[in-house]
Parts: sequence; C-alpha cells; structure tokens
Amino acid sequence: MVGVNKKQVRIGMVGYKFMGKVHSHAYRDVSFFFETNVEPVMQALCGRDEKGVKEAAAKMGWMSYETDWRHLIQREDIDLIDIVTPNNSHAEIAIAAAEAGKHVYCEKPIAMTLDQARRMLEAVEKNNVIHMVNYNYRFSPAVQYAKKLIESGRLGKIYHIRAQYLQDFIMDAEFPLVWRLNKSVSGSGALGDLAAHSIDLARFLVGEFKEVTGIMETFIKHRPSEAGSSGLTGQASSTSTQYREVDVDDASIFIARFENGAVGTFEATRFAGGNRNGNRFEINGEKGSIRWDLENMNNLEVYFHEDEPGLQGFRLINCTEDEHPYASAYWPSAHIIGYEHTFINLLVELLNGVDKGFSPSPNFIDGVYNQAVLQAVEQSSTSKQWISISGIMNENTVTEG
Ligand code: SOE
Repeated sequence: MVGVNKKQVRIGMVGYKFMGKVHSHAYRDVSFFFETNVEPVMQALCGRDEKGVKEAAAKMGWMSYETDWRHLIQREDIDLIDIVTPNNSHAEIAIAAAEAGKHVYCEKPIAMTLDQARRMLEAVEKNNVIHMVNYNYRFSPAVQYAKKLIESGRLGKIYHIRAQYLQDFIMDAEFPLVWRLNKSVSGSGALGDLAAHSIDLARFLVGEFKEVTGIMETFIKHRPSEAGSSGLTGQASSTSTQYREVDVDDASIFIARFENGAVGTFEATRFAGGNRNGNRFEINGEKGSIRWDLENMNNLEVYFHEDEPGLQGFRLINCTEDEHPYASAYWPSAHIIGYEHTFINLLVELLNGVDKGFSPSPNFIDGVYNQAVLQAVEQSSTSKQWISISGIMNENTVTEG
C-alpha cells in the first residue's frame, strides 16, 4: 500500500525469475519496515513469454506487464528500470533506459566486459539518472557492522582478507548447461557469479584492489544441453545425447594486493561439495579480526587483541541490536532476519538516492571497478602474470557501439 502524500518511484522490472522474485519481494515489503520519503510503485513487469510474465505479474503484485523491454522503457509512467535478466542483456537495456531518462538498478555483475560496464556508466552519467548495482551482501547488518568497526579503527591497519564463495550445485556431471554455464550469456562462471560478490565485499571493507593474479579451471568440459531451467536447477534435454562444451570456469582462485598494503586470497567455486552458499570472509588487522559467513548471516565473529590474556578469542555477536545497521527496522533483538532482507536494505538506499538525487554505493562506478578486477583475474589466468587494476582501467578506454 503506497503512503499518502509520499513521493513515488514507478518501477519497470525486466525479468521475473529468481532475482525478479527477490526484488519484487523487496518492493512489496520495504515500506512495511522502513520510513522512506520515496515509495516504490510496482508499475510494470516485463518478460518475453506473455503467459509467464502475465502470471508472474499477477502473483507478485505488479500492476501491468510488457513483453518487450523497449516498450517498457518508453512508457511515461515508469521512472526506474530494474534489470534482473541474465548478464548478456544488462548493457543494452541499461544504456537504452538511461537514454530514455530512467533511473537504472541492475543485477550483478553489471556487464559481460569492462568495456560494456564503462559504457553503462557513461550512459547513466551523461543522462544524469540514478544508478545502483545489486551487490546485496553488503547490506547484511553484520557486514555493515563490520564496516563500522573497521572505519572506527577497532581493527587497526588491515593486513589480510581471506574470502571464499563456495557452492556445489553443478557437481553432477549430468547437470545441464544452464545459462550460468554459457559464456555468451553469463560472461564467466564462478568468477562473475560468485567472486564478484567477494570482490565487492573486499572493496567495501578493505579498499581498492591494486593488482591480482589467479587461475581458472573447468572440471567438467561437456554437459548435456538444457531443456528449461531456472538458472540454478535444470533438466537435461530429452535428447540429452547432445552434449555441449562448457566455456566458463567452474572455479576461480586468485590472490590480490590492495592499494593500502593489505593482501587477500579469494576462492570462488561451484565444486566445493557440501557447501551450498558459503559466502565467507575473514579480515585480520593489527588490533583485531572479524569473520562472517552468509550461512549464519546474522552473526559476526569478532576478535580483539586488547582482550585480557586468557580470555582472548573470537566472540560471537548476533547482529540484531539497535547498534547494528538496519536491524532495528525489523524485529526485537535476537530475532533474526534472512537473505531477502539484504535486498530490502539496499532498496532503502536506492529510494533515498532517488529522493536526494545521488547514486548510493554500490553504483555503476563500483560496477566498473568490480568488472576491472574480474577482467584482471581472467587476463592473469591466461598470461600467468600479475595484472594491475589501474593499468587495466587505463588500457580499456570506451569504444563506440
Ligand atoms: C547462483 O550462483 C547465485 O544465485 C548467484 O547468482 C548470486 O549472485 C548469489 O547471491 C547466490 O548464488
């Protein structure tokens, strides 16, 4: 229910599967938990399959639907385009939306290449529209609290980040070649899907990457072609004697140096058996350490070197208190929140940005830096060299088209 006398931002969302469902949920619930000056209106949902999009719109609470995103972005009753399609359509839709004067909120990674990401940034800046990219894990109260601890100097100088994003959903060699495993649709495999989140968390908590070197591996080289999937589950085609080459990485591992002198190790894989969605990091500083794991996302483990000898060790903080960003909007302390709330918290920032006229982080600038690190890892895995991020940013100038 939209509040009386509130400013509104009318949303047109392209795509309606997994991410479409989470974003829709956030639009529906944000005003239930948060007081914002601007409220979202679920104006139109867009998808190519008319039956599918119509049903999804009715189920998720969208007021209308379109089957062509080009019509959607021309509609005068739409202020913001939300892109939750596979990665190969982000750039085209985002650039056209910005040129039509719409604000743009885009799924991660924002693009297939650094060049595309930079063209997207150029378009939103030139057209003076608000932009954000959905690196949602930053918006877990525990991660936000980790940021506060680091910024207030409680960990001192940061030495290490050790980040992992571990999944296992494609370990079965007969799991079909869904879009996430097709380079022409996804851009990369575990790297862009999983490491991109760790890179964002590292940039948020530690600082800017200086250089990286890594390896990428594809364990299962051929898979049955798919017949329908949600991207995370799929059935092999009934003619599944048809096998196609897997052209993305199953695992990407890299090491990094940061501009501030910290060093990092990063591991992203879809072959870590037993790990379903293990997005984890540990950060070590001169005065203390922190640890976080998405699978226990309300908790932050904190170690302070100043604790008295004999009592030193990691303490477990349940980040559900008023001191923990976003937490008090939900339930009384110790009543935990979940994955979907990270999207609501990000949306609060987006609505605030629309209200005040700025693009909150993570925005397309963050999207470009993230893409530069992804590209550097990919480049280093073939050249077997260290790749400098500022070098790659200077090399890759925006091309026309
Ligand atoms: C699937 O690997 C996936 O859904 C990613 O696409 C998301 O970005 C990540 O949050 C969880 O895993």
